[in-house]
Amino acid sequence: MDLAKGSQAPQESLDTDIESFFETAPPLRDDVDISRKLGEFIELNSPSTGKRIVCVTSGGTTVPLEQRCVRYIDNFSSGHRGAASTMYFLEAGYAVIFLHRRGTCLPYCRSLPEDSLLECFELTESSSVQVRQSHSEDVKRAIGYHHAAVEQGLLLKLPFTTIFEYLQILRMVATSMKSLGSHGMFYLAAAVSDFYVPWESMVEHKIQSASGPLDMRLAQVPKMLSMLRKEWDPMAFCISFKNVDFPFVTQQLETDSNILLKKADMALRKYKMHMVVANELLTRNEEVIVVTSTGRVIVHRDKNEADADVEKPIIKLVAERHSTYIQESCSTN
Ligand code: 9Z3
Repeated sequence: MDLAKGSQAPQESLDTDIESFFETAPPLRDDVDISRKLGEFIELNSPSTGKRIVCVTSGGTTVPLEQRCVRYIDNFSSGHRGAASTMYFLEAGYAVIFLHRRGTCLPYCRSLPEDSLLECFELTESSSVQVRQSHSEDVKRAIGYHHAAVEQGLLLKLPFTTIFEYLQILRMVATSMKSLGSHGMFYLAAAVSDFYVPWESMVEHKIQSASGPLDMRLAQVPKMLSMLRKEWDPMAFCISFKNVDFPFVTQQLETDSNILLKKADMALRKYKMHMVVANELLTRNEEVIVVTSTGRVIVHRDKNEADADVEKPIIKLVAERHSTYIQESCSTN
């Protein structure tokens, strides 16, 4: 910590860290294009049309170690949670800004094979391309739903790779959504790096291995959740995710010794989230615990249904709580 910062109050110090993060981050190449797309999308789905907009973040952010990046640190996330949640939000009548890591799961592609282009299509005798019979229903469904959502202006996909891109785009989305008031929502499922190498202290070229072992000091990524709530979009309904890599047992739910829940409660209070979804890496597709200021709810996937996932009941709960929040905000204004 430098001396100037040492004499600052914690909030001032956080604001300085955030400012310096954005000032020194490599600027987005396509910010004009993103800003135009956001403006059009938000106008098309403004509250006067009866719609609500949710920004779903999905996938992990990378931390480059060199400016001309050869190596990077990654945060694990397949993007399944964000992609599946996007489908259920669309089904529930939301317009969705899908801020996702390039190359991770996309909405409606769940039942397609990983290398879908090569697996799902084949060449005919006349060398044109056709869908293989074995995949035709899945492909039709994916293309049908996806094209409909995009063409009706209900789905805007914005990709990111690095922590620099992610936070800059998130800020653009949030400040653009400010005009929506309580009708806007942030569903922050992306796995966001906690540590990074500030751009100005990053070497330009590939770190040489000939110089022996590598010592590296990582700076802490300033917590942007409080900025989102305080400045970027104070009225939006916000859900963040808390991820741990140790098992939690739901029987222990009521004991305050449960570390995951302590962390979730802390996130709820410290960052003024409306809901925090606590999940454990191994069981994240089976059950989660949703923590709100009024209590905790365990949400399971329906085990009687073969293809059921946990995102369906999560989105049902989130959409209900968002409705209540909108009503309460309207009656107090
Ligand atoms: C999550 O906990 C997500 O639920 C998962 C979803 C990443 C586990 P998959 O993409 O997995 O379906 O494979 N996201 C973590 C969000 C996160 O990094 N939260 C920050 C934190 O915990 C606060 S925003 O500090």
